[in-house]
Amino acid sequence: MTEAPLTGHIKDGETLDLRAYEAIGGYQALRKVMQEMTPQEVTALVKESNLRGRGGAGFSTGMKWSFVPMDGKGPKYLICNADEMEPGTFKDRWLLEGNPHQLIEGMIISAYAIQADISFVFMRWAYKEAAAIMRKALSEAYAAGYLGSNILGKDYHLEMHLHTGVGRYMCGEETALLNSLEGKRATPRAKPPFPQISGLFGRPTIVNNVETLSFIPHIMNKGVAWFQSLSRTGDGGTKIYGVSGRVNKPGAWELPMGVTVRELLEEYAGGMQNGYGFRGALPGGASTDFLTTEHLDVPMDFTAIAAAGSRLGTGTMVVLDDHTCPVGFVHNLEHFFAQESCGFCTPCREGLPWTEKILYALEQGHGTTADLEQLDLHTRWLGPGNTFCALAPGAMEPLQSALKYFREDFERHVHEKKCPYGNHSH
Ligand code: L3W
Repeated sequence: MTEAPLTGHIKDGETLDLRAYEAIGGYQALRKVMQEMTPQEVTALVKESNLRGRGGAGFSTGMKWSFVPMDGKGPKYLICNADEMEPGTFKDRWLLEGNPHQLIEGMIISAYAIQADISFVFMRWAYKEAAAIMRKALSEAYAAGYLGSNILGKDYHLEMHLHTGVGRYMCGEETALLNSLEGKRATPRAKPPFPQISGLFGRPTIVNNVETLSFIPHIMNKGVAWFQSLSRTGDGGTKIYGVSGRVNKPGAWELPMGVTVRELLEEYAGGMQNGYGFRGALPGGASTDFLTTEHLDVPMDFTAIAAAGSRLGTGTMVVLDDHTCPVGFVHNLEHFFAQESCGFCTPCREGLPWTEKILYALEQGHGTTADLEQLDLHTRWLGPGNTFCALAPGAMEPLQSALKYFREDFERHVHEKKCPYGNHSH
């Protein structure tokens, strides 16, 4: 049986309240940290564990924290990015609804490490149930003395607030999130300066994902060697993986970091549904490159998936089957990205709707060979370095890899003047 520290105690459809969380050792890590550890020691331990951000980018968590100035001057902030809106991604919701105190404890320890005064859970607008659960958990944590003044008798004070977003994908980009939290339009900011130096209201700020922060109490309790032993590869820990599409058992599972694409598909998701074949998958939400049958034995960790030409992203895989038109599939995604562009920078604002229109024309049988060239050009114009944030480059990942692996399907749309799958995307 695989060890599943983040989700092992969550029963389907139930929430661990404060008493249940304490009964399984909850808040012991906070007690230990407050009694025995300096903020610098907490950061050093997290850095040593090699915990990498679970929101999509995989940046070293301890390194990120180590950039925060520790000069004792003025307010600092810790923010949990719970704005889960990446298509196909439903992992953070499991943690938010199932074990909110694990996240709160992780946030208090993380806030202590950077000596933050105020923390926010920035939650996706549509996560109504998770928001109600989090509100209740926060009031329990305040009542128990885990939040507020003199936490567990220590001269440390922390406030924590729940902030629900406005239902825009853009708010998950960390600097757009900061603008939104300040009451401004959710457009991204230039980096550098990174938020660790100048974030919320111009003050040092850390933004971490739900899954990342939920790991912190476990690392404090059980240490670095334990964390690394959970993983099959150099990227430590477990990972919440997911599979959606025409598989027998779509779902999410907490597994050792580095399980292969094949294991996920066949053992956990129960294989493809009867009559459907596997053509490819986006390994980590919509803004990653396709993997195909040649990649089935690739371990799902940050390093190996990058070597296979994609990104681990959120680790929640979206499967393309052999009855679904790849052009229509990508059109659907580009429709989402075009709609969610904040419109702040020109390549993204203009390029994404143009991309979507071309894909729509192809699906309707009106596409030309010149359109395929335009799509190729867009993957470069909207690629890394040409836009203000990662939204448009992310949107180009499924498109560029579909053009590479499923080129014949695109060409058939042009030559046959219709969708060969009989699909009609809208
Ligand atoms: C200091 C440097 N800090 C990077 C920090 C940075 C941030 C973190 C990651 O996009 C991806 C995106 C989506 N000095 C630093 C530094 N940092 N360099 O590290 O930064 P970065 O720029 O690598 O990525 P990002 O812009 O934060 C995140 C992809 O995730 N994605 C989307 C996920 C969506 C969800 C959701 O809906 N919940 O998770 C999926 O793959 O496309 O590429 O903190 O400050 N030199």
